[in-house]
Amino acid sequence: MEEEQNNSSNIIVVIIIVAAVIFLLFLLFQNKSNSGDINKVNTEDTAIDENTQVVEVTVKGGYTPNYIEAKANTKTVLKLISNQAFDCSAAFQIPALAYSKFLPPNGETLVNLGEQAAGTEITAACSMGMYLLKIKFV
Ligand SMILES: [Cu+2]
Repeated sequence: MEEEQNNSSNIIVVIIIVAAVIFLLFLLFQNKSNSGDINKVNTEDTAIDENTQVVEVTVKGGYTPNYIEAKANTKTVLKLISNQAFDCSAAFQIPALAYSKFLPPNGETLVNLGEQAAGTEITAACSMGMYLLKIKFV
C-alpha cells in the first residue's frame, strides 16, 4: 500500500519536471522567434530628417527611461546622452543589431534602430546585462 503511494508521488514529480522543461523550452523558442523579427539595419546611418523619430535616453548608472514605446514603421534614431557615465552602463550593447560601443562619459551618441514593425521589441544592455533598456514599437 505504502509502495503504491510512493510510486504515484514519483509519477507526479516526473510529470511536474517534464512540464517545467517543456515550459522553459517554449519560453526560449518564443524569445528566439521574437528577436528574429527585428529588422536588421545599418546602426551607423543616423541621419535625422523631419520623418525621423528620435528617442532620448540618459546614460548614468543605467538607462533612463529604461522602457520606451516608439512609433512602428518609422525611422528611429536612439540618442544616448551620457551624463557622468563613469560606470558600466557606458559599455552599451544591442545584441539583436550586433551593436556594441563604449560610450563617452559625457556627450551624445546616435544609434540607428531603423524602421521596426509593431510589436517588435529591441533590448539593449550594458555588457554585463546588469542594466537593461527596452524599446517597444507600437
Ligand atoms: Cu553592467
